[in-house]
Amino acid sequence: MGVVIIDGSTVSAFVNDEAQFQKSVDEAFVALDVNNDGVLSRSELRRAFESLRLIESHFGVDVVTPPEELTKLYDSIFEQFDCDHSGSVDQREFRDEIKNILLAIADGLGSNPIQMALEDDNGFLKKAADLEASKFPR
Ligand SMILES: [Ca+2]
Repeated sequence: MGVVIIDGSTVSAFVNDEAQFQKSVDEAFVALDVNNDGVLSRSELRRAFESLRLIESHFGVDVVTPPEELTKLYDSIFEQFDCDHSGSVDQREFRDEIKNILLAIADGLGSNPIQMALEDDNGFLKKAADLEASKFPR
């Protein structure tokens, strides 16, 4: 498990680096599309949020949230992603909404750096930190 220090500019730089951002998000999409039908179902998206660890940072869920509330939360997240209400999330919807979420995180962080413990090396925030580290070697 790694620890990274990020602030809003780390996250927004990642989102604004279009090639890098799109590659990361598309890789995540393919990995999450377990049945390879080209779209994310409700359960696939839920697994995405459980594994990408965006929930904790953006939606303020803590570990003691009751399961029924979590399900409600994941349902509302799904609706947010599924812009055209088709019942599934396509690659473009996924990319757009991840971008919105990361920009909201960037806004929330502002210039106050936070230290994050990351258990999952594929998290977007870790990728944002890696990108910054590669540009500004310390
Ligand atoms: Ca699928």
